[in-house]
Amino acid sequence: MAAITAPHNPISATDFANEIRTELKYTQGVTPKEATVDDVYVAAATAVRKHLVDSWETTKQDMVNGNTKAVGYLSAEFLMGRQLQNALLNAGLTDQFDAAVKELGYDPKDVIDAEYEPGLGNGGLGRLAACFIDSLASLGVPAFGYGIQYQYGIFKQKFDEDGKQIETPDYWLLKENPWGHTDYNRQVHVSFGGKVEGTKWVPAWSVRAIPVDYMVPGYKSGRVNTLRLWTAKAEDELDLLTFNKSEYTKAVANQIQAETITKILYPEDSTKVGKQLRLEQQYFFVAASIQDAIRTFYPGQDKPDLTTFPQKICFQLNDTHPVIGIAELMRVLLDDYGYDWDTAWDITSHTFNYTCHTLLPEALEQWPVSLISELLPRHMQIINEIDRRFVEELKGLTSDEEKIDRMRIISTDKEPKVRMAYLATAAGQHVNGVAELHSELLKDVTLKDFSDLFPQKFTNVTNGVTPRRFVKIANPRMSDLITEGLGTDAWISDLEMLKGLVPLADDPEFVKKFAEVKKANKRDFAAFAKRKYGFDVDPNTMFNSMIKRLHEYKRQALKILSVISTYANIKSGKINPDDLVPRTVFFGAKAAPGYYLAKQTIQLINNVSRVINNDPAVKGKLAVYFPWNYNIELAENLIPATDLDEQISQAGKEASGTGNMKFALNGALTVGTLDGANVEIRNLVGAENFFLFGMNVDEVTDLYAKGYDTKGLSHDYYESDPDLKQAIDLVADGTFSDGDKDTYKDLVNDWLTKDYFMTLADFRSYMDIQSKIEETYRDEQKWARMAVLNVANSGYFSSDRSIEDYLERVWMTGPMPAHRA
Ligand code: 475
Repeated sequence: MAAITAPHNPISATDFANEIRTELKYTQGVTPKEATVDDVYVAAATAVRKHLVDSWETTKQDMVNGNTKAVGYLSAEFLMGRQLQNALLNAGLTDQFDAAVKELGYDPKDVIDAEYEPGLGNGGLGRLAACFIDSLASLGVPAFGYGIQYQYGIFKQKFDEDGKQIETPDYWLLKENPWGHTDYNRQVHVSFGGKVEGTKWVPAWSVRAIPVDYMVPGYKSGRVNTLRLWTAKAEDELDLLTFNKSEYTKAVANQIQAETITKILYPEDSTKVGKQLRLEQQYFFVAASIQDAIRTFYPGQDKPDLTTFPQKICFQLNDTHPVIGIAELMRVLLDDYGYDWDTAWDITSHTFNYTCHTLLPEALEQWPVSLISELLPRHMQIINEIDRRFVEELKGLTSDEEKIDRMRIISTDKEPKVRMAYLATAAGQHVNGVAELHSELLKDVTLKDFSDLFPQKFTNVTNGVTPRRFVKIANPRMSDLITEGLGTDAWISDLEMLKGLVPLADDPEFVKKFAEVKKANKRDFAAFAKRKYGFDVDPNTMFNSMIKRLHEYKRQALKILSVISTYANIKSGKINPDDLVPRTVFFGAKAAPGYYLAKQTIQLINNVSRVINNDPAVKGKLAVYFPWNYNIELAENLIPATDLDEQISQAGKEASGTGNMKFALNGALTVGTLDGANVEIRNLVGAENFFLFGMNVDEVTDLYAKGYDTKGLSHDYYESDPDLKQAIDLVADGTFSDGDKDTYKDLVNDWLTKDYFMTLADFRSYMDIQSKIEETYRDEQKWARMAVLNVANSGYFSSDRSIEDYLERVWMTGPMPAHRA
């Protein structure tokens, strides 16, 4: 394990203030008097970056000169969140920053707030990549994150007067980005299209791939890794001949075509897209990254011995998006370096590993052969050969021809497609799911044929989250209390130490302090919600949150139907409002722009919120808020303030979840199904400290077998449960649409005729557990004790542990020896 360097930076606050002044003057050209808060933010960012440069340099050198295999984490998304606080923490400059900025006349909060959050990811998969590179650096593992510098990130979400989602572009680079260094001197070229003559690829066009480098500082590791995001530029920005003919638009056509590749992040999450531009993006960034890795590890060598490549670096494929990299590395080895097929295959198959993040069959990418042939004809030729040889190999392993056919990398239907997950599984050393249940289902269902024949490839690595961002920074009060309780802050890089809090769950003093922290966090959140959204949140109510992408399988519909039911029962007098635990329900969710039912659900939630929050009959008892544009900042503020977290997906659909881990680590209790990592959370925190409800995977499977979605069985649940019926009827009769009965008709119709994700079937069980939750919450001491035990037993969900599992089970590498100055 790498030695740990001093956590605290020896420079004084005054010196740091002077460094900020220097940046204001020499980098930005403003006097401290002229400077705005945006200037101070940029200056502070630039100053802190300089404190990381030496470690960055030595990390790079040690990586190239040493012999610890590096990890290349290939991901189409890195959802990083704001950088300043994290950089300060890891540079040991947090206190100096606070004092320095005050000295300059600013509130540190405002300076931190001046940073614009980059949205270069959709959700869980992209945020996981960000947590992983944080942990890789903190563990001292040599690693690169490789991805795309999109000019537009995930859309900004607003709601119109009807409560509908409106998407607006997220042009995040409109503000200065002091973290990314565009390195024009390290550009590479990526080619597309054209034809093959024999096996020689003659591309039709190419673009320049320019790296934008971000430092990834480790926490107390003395290491700083690199996140390298590629941006596309034309080979020739301007065609002067055309320009001189006054055809200005045509003259920049090249530029526009090239830059389109990295223009925008696809806002799809767990649904298929299949657009040519998406494949261009995927190929663009993996082709650039492979060239970059070769150049990095064989500097200045014309004819490197690439048979050692798998000892230098292994590539982790974050879902199927970078899988075309397998064909690309084969092409590079065969065509650019002249290796024979077997040698090239040996290198390639020892370089890649694949992580699957889904169980929804529609989310497993399949590219039409026709499309790949057009965009990457040589790669298609190579994939054909991989497929042919794979079939030969399979014939040696089984005589089941149907199975072989099912396993083909290229499907044999009328419009053949390349199944990217199969290509990755066939070519990679390891395939992993992201939680125990998910990995089991991958083996037993999604990739069953493969696990039958190649069982040794399959493994599990349960996801994790970084305790730096999501505990230490997001929840300073609780962090201080933990440090006080444990007598050390070493838990921040060794999260299993939280176990030391278990005995404190029986110390009434500690539990009381813990409850006070939660209350203070709730007051903070109420102030934040007022400032940012104008909401009047009552911090003396239970905070109940559901924040995640809007997707039918996650079942925001179940939550909102339960809220409607409670509301209706208060109105009808069936429930005495004084018997209710006063509750504030928070939703945060973006829907893919083309996902119709998800968008209807958003509209419904907004209108339920409008009706309930304006009804004096439930005032002080029930409120619903839907802050728009859910992002990491909102998560960082809401999670520490939450009492009850909703993880209510249909069993067998949520691969893991990572929000669930963040909540448990911040002392929220979970109401959840036996899905994804919920299963492991419940096992670790104890069944008595987790609110379980709903069908399990086997029960779901049985209910499908009975024809739930095909025979309209949901209707029976509707008819037989008066609460459910009443709630759905209110949606249908216009209560939440100013009397209009059509607004939600497709949503209602789906519930009553199909309900693929079995919201109605789980409704009763969900309502019942909510009663139990209320009963528990009334006993403040008991609730707080359960919350302490959730924190104490969730250390396993550190992404440091996930990375250690990857090192041992997948990458077969480890930290670099500590640097000696
Ligand atoms: C799972 N994103 C969570 C998380 O493992 C899991 C898909 C296609 C295109 C772009 N983005 C996606 C995902 O599939 C995704 O975020 N999956 C999520 O990965 C990390 O915790 O259960 O749904």
